[in-house]
Amino acid sequence: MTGNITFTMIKPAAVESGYTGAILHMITENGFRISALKQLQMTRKDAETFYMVHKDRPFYNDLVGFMSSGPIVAAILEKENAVEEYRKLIGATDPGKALEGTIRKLFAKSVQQNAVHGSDSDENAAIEAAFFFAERERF
Ligand code: FUP
Repeated sequence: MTGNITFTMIKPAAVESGYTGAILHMITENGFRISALKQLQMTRKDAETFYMVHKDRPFYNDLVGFMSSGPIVAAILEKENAVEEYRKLIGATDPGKALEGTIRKLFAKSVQQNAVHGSDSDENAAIEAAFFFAERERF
């Protein structure tokens, strides 16, 4: 059975560029319900923990620095088959390879500054949602 939530972040460069409203609009226009939402700045330690799976990759240090460099917008999104549906909407990790009309094609600057995060499995969606939101912030 597939889950019905995914977790997303609008990354610092996209927030800084003023794309928050346009990205949230695309999300709701594509049938996702926003069940939790907030803007915050991650500490370096938050970003290290969030991206722990990538700790041995050469880009880890830069990625952690970037993701804690300014405010992000975190959200939990609800839709049937949310993880897969949202990954279709955001497009490939590398915006150069993302399809026309996807969020990354429209708003990403580079592989690192690729506008948004989207969970890659139901299990990670649950872990990531719980990392950012208390039960009383989820509706
Ligand atoms: P995605 O699931 O599409 O966000 O992509 P990955 O899990 O492969 O990568 C997680 C994040 O690592 C990306 F959003 C950006 C960063 N990254 C880099 O900075 N450089 C790379 O070469 C690959 C990924």
